[in-house]
Amino acid sequence: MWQIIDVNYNRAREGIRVVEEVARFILKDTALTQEIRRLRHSLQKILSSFPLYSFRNAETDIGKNFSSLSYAHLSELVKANFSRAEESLRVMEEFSRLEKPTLSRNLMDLRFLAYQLEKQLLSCLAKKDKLAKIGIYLIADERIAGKPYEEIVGKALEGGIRFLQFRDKSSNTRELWEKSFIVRELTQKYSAVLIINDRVDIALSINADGVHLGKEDLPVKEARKILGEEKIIGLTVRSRVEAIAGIEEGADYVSLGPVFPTTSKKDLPPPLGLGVLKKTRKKIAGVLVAIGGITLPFLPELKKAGVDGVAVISGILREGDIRKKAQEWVKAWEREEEA
Ligand code: TZP
Ligand code: MG
Repeated sequence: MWQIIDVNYNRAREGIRVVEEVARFILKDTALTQEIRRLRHSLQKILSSFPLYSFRNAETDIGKNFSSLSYAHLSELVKANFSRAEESLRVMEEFSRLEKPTLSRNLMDLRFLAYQLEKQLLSCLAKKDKLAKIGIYLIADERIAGKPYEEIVGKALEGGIRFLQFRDKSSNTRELWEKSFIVRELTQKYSAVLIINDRVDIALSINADGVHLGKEDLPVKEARKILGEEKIIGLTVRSRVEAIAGIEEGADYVSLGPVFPTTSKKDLPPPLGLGVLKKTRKKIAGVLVAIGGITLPFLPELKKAGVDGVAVISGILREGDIRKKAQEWVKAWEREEEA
């Protein structure tokens, strides 16, 4: 029995180490890294009083030469390593129950902790993948576009937009919910990320990927309580200081602007220019989006300023053929990314 426990202890520890490194170096998530480390240390602690190494015989272990799989995506690697840890915990739990029931119960608790951490880590990875699509971030507002929302959204998606905010300041709640539901269906067909402007309730109800908040909406912390960690929360900010505070509060991205003059939104402060973006980039590790009066020729400079994405309304929606414009913007951004 102790040889089985020794082999499975090593396997569990290795699996946990791998996922811990993903949380630490890829997600850079301090809280999650600490939770995973706590799992590893607890396992070490509950087995520390047993002299497992004296039962070890790696040379004659027939499992030594079993081949390893390779993974197409990081999430598969995470799943495989959590499974390795969870299965090993289960094996140790079953065998130790024969002689050491308390040890067995402790191992079971750790297995359930591993299931919970797996879910958290996978949803953080999924969110990171979604945020990586930000590039050209279209704000679909039918009033500003002067065209119906289905047409705007449909054409934008055909043109290659993969990160889209649905903004509608005039519909009542029921209308907004119905429209958002249709936008969700359209965006899903293209695996595009959908963010709902202002409304946490609508975002949750239609299973959007997240919400975009401003000063008049729910505070980020309150929205996070409702939405949980897996949804994206974006925040409008008007300065470097606000951007830093927004990320600290838990926003996944901040939209900083207006960078240039715009007529799409009333009562805006004076344009910030590119300098603030550069300074903010140096101060925040989170996702930084430029917004306000952005036109196609500014993309190279914005990219140089270090932004992760640009949020646009008029540049795509008020320039004629939406599909063609969207395509132009997406291609131009891709060129900048390759440069
Ligand atoms: N917030 C700051 S500027 C702005 C919003 C919603 C409008 C951006 O629209 P446009 O037409 O791209 O300037
Ligand atoms: Mg708002």
